[in-house]
Amino acid sequence: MQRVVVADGLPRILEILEQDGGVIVEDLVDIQTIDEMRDAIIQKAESVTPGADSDSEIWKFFHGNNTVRFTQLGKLSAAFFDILENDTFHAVTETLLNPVCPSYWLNTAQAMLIGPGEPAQLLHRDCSNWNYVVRPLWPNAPEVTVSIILALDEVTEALGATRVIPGSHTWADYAREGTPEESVPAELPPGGALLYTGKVIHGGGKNTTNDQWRIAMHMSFTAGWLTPEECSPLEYTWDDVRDRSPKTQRLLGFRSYDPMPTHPGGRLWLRDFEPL
Ligand SMILES: O=C(O)CCC(=O)C(=O)O
Ligand SMILES: [Fe+2]
Repeated sequence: MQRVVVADGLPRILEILEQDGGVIVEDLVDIQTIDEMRDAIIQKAESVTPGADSDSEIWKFFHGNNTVRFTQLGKLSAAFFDILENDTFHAVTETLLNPVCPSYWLNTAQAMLIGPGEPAQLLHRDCSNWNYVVRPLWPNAPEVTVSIILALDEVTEALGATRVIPGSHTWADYAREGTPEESVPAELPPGGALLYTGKVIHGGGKNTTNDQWRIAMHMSFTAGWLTPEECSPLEYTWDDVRDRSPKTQRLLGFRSYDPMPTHPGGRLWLRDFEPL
């Protein structure tokens, strides 16, 4: 994977994303914010059982039996709200999603802690959540989601760094799944992130250690007219976000979606016909 620092600038990040579908930004989030988020996530993780609480074999397989995942990160630490508004991630997301929507919202933000011995996750594209849009239009489908995997501690290949198949976002055949041999690990320093489009094939790596966890989180945005993975407005209360910025309120579902901001009036996500 190609690597940049924030100071390399948006055009360079976008250029690599266009080529590879993913890019490593080594200093996406400052270390103090990372330390706060990591401590809060590790504390919470102690009370979370690894694996998916689900009857679905597919979902359990995708989640991993020795992987700890949980959402509602803003309930754990105010550091989450800094990460949620990260300037570089938003600059990229605005560029990629604005052709299909005037505003986007949080898809999900979740802890993804891969435990010792966990096999590699199934390779996949995050945009497959919205296959009804993507598949018929592939390979010219619009972007519908943009994600980061953010390292809260050092992430090495041995710990299960995310595997990516660079260039798979432009493959002609949507059904081509890719192989582990085609993938490369996105190793990250703390505060570094793999920033990737929903179209690129990737998956959590195998944790080959005996006793160490991969401490990372995922965060992604999706078009304002799509249903996200995480039901943020049911997880957070108005009291949780009342004093937050309008941007954070919108990202978490506490603002209406206007599909036609240049001709205001076409508002969605209303209460009693009034915008939130
Ligand atoms: O844990 C990882 O590195 C990737 C996880 C992922 O891609 C997903 O669950 O969609
Ligand atoms: Fe994914």
